[in-house]
Amino acid sequence: LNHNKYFPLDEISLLSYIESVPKLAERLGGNKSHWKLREVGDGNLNYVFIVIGPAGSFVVKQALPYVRCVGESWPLSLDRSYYEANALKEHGLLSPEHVPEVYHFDYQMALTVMHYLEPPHIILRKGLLAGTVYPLLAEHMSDYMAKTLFNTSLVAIPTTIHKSRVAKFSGNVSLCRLTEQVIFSEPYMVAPNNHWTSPHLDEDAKAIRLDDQLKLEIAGLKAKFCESSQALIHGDLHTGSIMVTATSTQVIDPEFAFCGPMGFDVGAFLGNLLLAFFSQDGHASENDREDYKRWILQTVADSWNLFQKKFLALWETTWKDPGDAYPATIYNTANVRELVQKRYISQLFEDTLGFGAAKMIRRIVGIAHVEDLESITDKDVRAVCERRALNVAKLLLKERRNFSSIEQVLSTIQSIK
Ligand code: ADP
Ligand code: SR1
Ligand code: MG
Ligand code: MG
Ligand code: MG
Repeated sequence: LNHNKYFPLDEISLLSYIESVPKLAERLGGNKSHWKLREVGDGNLNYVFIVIGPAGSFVVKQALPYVRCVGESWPLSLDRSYYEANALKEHGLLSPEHVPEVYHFDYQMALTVMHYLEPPHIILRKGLLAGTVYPLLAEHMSDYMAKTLFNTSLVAIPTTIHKSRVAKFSGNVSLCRLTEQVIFSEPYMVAPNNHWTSPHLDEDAKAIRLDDQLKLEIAGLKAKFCESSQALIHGDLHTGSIMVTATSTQVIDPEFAFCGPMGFDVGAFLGNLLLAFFSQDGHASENDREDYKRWILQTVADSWNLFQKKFLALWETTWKDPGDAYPATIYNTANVRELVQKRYISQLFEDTLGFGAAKMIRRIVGIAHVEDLESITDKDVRAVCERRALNVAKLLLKERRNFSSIEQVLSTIQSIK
């Protein structure tokens, strides 16, 4: 398979494309004169079209041969679409309630057609910016993360299945290398891509580049990101990759998926919730976000605590027929099982804090920032929010081994404020 026949679709050519795929045309009903479509992509990389017909609807996501938010000067493999479609399918089998269904995938066109998450679904980051409470968010995200991560790890599956999945996703090299560059390298060096609220954070950005302890820690995390194949991870699980309503939580955009460290996903989610937390003062009028800030922190705590509880509950059901990491004949007493579980969760917690912190730092001094902070128009106010987030992230990155509960992390955050 190749991309020789690839061309980027526009609102006209997409109609003809859909017409040429009977199952898609049937899903919409009527004919192309009845179909309404619009491009809604607001992410950094791809085109996304919403298509609505008299009988049904869907979303069409097409990769571009470059990084959309930068332009053609930064080429990026079209193959990412293949990994995204496959991750949606694999994670969708494990957590169908929280992953949109894939209706169609076209390798040559680097195009995926999936379920349209209709309004009132909105991107979680936008909901957090607006100060909306999502009472089921922690319950749903802990469910999604526990099921997808546990069930693609060697705790649950044999090395045969694991190695074939590692092989399948190991081709997602260009996306992994993008992450290596923009998360684990550029924020710690002088790089043309980097930017920050200037001049306010000039000294903060410089301090990062001069911090040997931080460099030591980020090197360890980069090595783990590159070397570990712990589970099939989403790879970009920030709050812009989650769509929500009061009752539904849906994870989209797994184009960075590969077999990597679980903490990279859990950390992305928690780290981005913390960015939302630190941005709240920039959106408050007369301290009216204090309750909301408490809700975000509670959601961080609940997400981690429920995740570890559900992960361990899944583990408990598989002792008789486990994956290859913990054979039943060796891990055959309550005592040894408790020992290995404790070790596993505590390592995962440490990784979560480290990766989460790295993801906070890159969003403040690296190439790609977040709307939570960018939309604070008063630069003095924004810089205060960003500096608080940076200082907490630096502390978590360096001291992550000294935290033994998420509550400890949250009290540290509150004491710094
Ligand atoms: P990118 O990889 O460029 O970040 P995303 O997959 O995040 O692209 O999609 C960009 C935007 O398109 C999302 O922020 C969301 O608003 C919209 N979108 C993507 N997938 C869906 C979907 N299945 N249903 C509804 N809207 C979607
Ligand atoms: C050029 S960096 C673009 C970023 O957007 C994606 O969603 C990933 O987070 C990536 O790091
Ligand atoms: Mg996205
Ligand atoms: Mg994406
Ligand atoms: Mg991130």
